[in-house]
Amino acid sequence: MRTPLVMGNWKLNGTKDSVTALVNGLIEPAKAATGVQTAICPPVVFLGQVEALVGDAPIAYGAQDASVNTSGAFTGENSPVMLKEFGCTYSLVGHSERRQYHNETDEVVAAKFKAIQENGLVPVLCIGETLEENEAGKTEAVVETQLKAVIDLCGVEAFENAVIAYEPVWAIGTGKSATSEQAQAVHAHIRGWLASQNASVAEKVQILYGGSVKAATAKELFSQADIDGALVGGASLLADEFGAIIAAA
Ligand code: G2H
Repeated sequence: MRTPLVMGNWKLNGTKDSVTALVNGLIEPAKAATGVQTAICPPVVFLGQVEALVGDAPIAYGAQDASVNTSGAFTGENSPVMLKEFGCTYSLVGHSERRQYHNETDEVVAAKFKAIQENGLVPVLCIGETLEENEAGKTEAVVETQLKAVIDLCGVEAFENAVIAYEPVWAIGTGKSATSEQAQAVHAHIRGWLASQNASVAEKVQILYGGSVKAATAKELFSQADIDGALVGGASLLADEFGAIIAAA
């Protein structure tokens, strides 16, 4: 069966002091949760600090985005090669905030996915529909299109070494989480759609749910057959709350 993965996305939050307190506060919950993978995605400026704090504790970490380029004249970018050197296992790619505020198209997201994977990191592909798309009954078509852009460039086999995070945009940071039944229905659709192309890849790929996940809702979400963990934003900034989500997985 698939190992649950609970990943924190810190977004643009943290100070040197809060990073130290948060990572130190996660070491015990991560150690206690055997059979659960714990990961955090801090802002890249804190990666060196996180690397030192994590040491040999069972906490993987990653970036929230990566450049499609590995080096050169690309001001402000972070190379996947550099992320790897700092001990990253993962990089998020295609988070809706990147799609919305940085105009990342499905094609850009696919190219970044490829660069992340080719340089030895595991891409965590974020997909999900807006409120308008949801209300128009387009959820399934939207997630298929977002997945297809990556499959067209990298092949479905690329998901043998990648993670999918389904994050309905209307549930992100709004406090309005999808119900576990709503989330499960979309996760099952994603897995089924992938299975129509490669059954073994579909069976193995971890599909995380993201969007206002809290300790209070985590257990119910994790009890669903196709929900393999969570990508957690706001609640991942609190060690006790995130620790309780890890414990629920
Ligand atoms: C969705 C999620 C983490 P939050 O963006 O990626 O954030 O849990 O704050 O909705």
